[in-house]
Amino acid sequence: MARSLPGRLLLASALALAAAGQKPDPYDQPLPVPRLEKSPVIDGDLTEWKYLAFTDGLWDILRLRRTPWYDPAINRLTVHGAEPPAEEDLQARYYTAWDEKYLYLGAEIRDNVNDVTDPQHEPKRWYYKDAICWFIEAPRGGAAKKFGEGDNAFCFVIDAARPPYGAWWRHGAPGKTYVEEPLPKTAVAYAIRRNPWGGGGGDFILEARVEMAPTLGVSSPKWRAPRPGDVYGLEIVHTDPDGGDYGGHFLLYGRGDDDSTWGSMMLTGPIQPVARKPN
Ligand SMILES: [Ca+2]
Ligand SMILES: [Ca+2]
Ligand SMILES: [Ca+2]
Repeated sequence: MARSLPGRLLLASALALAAAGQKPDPYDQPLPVPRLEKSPVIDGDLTEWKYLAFTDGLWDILRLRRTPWYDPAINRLTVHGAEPPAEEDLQARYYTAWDEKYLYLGAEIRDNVNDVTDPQHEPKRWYYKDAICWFIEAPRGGAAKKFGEGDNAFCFVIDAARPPYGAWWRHGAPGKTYVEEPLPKTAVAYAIRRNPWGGGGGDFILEARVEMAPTLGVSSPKWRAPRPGDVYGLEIVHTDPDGGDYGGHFLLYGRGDDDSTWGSMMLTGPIQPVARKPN
């Protein structure tokens, strides 16, 4: 069968990558992330852009178990005595898109418990709270690193009070690893809507945008203004302690802090929403 245009584009990009000395996609499944033509309003409602973003639908632990990056020690849910069935402990849809200035990050989540308390709280300890992080390497480099130059995590703690550590930036920079700091206020906008469907207090919608130049551009001098065909690394980390300590984790497209385990996302042009037919 002939390859579709996006398929040909991805193949061409994979060949270009190899030529540019970038790490190969560890799962051979590059993720096409579309450009938005109209800026979303960051208000906790994804309707205006979610069908124009990259998403691969609904994730639960049963689906995660079938992925190539699944590791039961890391991808896990916890029990505290009164859990719903495992597939209802955490159900998630993630959305990712971009334009000339921003990355757009969204999630629609059904979760049994909202837990943002941490007995050993430190601002950088998002992973002991309900939180979603997009791990982005830009541009995707050649060497395996753990939060070195070009590696970034944009993390959102699911606390509607939006504390100072609520939008966090873990990143590398030339000669530095694991820099931990809040996302610069001028570089981020985000909204959290709790219980958006009236089904439970753990459910939420997250809508965020992160300006690339003051984040990705600080992390790597090799970053340049985005254009279609650029390839970044991507992993999504969603932590779900639900009352315990370290707690549950969903990891998508990667196996942790080593950026050579992260999937590759390719910036593409805009897409059309899924068509629905009258008959
Ligand atoms: Ca919106
Ligand atoms: Ca949960
Ligand atoms: Ca939770």
